[in-house]
Amino acid sequence: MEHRVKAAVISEDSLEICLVLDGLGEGYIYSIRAEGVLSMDQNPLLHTTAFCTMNRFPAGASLQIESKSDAATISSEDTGTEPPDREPDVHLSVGILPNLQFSQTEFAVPSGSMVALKFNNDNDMLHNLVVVHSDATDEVTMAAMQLGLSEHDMQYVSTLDAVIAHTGLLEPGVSETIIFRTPDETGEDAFVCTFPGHAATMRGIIQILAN
Ligand SMILES: [Cu+2]
Repeated sequence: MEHRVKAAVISEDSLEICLVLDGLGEGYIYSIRAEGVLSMDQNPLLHTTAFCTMNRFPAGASLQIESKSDAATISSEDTGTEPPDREPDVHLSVGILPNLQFSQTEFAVPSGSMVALKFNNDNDMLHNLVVVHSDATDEVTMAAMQLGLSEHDMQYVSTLDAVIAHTGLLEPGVSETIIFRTPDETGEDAFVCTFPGHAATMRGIIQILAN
């Protein structure tokens, strides 16, 4: 599969270049073809092909291009989790058991509370944790699967409104804490790993109790 470079930003000392492109997959080996690239003195490259392995996506903000015509306009965007407007009232944590299961499949938290949920990927595979409205678990999971590799940069998280909060796609041994507010009404939210093939067993319930 070919991925076109959407933007290239040269460092101030002209020794490094930051390439912006979509759709890379973790663990894949890529060849970079740079025919036609010239130095400032108009000399062609000595080698026009390079190879690299996409070992991991760095944590944190991803680059987003504002305009295709202006390659230098780059801004950062957060991972989609709303910033908390107050300190968490409830701290939860969950890890992973063998056989693709979360170590905890049910939480109970008061309505209208700010929850800090730490997801520790203590497993040897890639996983995420997506908090959703409970009746939308399957819909969000299907939507994530349909993203496919071309949308890998979305970490298998759909943009459906039913998504309340989510971690990134975490490498083995990595943990991430997400903060979200529970609804004011009692009821049920859910959490699920939307990495393709995991949702059948990697899911749980968050009971929203009267405050
Ligand atoms: Cu998973």
